[in-house]
Amino acid sequence: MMKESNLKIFSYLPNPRVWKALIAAEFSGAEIEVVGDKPKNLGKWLWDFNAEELPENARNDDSPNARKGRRGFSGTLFKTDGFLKAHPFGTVPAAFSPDGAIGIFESNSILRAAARAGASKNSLYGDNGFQASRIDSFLDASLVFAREAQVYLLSVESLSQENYDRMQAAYEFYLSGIEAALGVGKYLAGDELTIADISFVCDVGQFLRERFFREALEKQDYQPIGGSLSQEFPKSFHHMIHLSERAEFSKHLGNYMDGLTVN
Ligand SMILES: N[C@@H](CCC(=O)N[C@@H](CS)C(=O)NCC(=O)O)C(=O)O
Repeated sequence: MMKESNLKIFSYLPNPRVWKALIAAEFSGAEIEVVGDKPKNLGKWLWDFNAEELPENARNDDSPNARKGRRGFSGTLFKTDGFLKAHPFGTVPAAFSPDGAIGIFESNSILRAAARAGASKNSLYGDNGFQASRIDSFLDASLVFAREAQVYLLSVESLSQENYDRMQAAYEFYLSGIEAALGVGKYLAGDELTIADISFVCDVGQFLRERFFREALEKQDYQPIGGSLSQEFPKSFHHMIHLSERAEFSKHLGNYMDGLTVN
């Protein structure tokens, strides 16, 4: 018999933002049901708690569920009113409580939910309110970085100087903080692994996909920003590599980090 899930996630797949929750679930014991499809296919899906691929004749701009993609998706998406009630920003990954009554959006919040759910005793989200708040501080810093990285990667083939400079500044700011934190504790928020470390690995890992656009960057007279990560921020680099090799991480990351060490 399938175990009852603690959380349901709808998204394009694979998605490092979904891996955050799946990695946390490896430690917390949460059961997570993931539903979705390749990024290019998500326009064929009905975005809903009961998400499903729509038949071709149901995919037209006159559908009451037809909405214009707003961030990362161009063209029409099919989002139900129920989906938008649960997910007012209309983004994926989109998580739901098992009965679909509560929508949880923002991958760091879905990550928190995965850490809280599940039967295993763990310190993923700290052992008291102050520790949890410190972990939140890292998650907030990570989101600010990840948002900048999202804008950068979405326009990596035709970057403005402002866009590039903003990314460079966000990278320098975030990684300097991470490097400083790792000079104090074994993990970001202290001596235990927490969801701050999970978010860090997934967000920086996603940003470092810029290496696949080296040619496009060089054509525009730019260099990959994270190309010297291992020299500039050695503690951060080693922390990321070390964690991504742990079984709970590598099970989901697969070969996503391949090529990082050759930069
Ligand atoms: N900061 C958010 C980012 C989520 C996001 O921006 N998702 C985009 C795809 S990358 C989306 O769902 N866009 C929907 C649309 O274009 O309407 C998170 O971490 O979950």
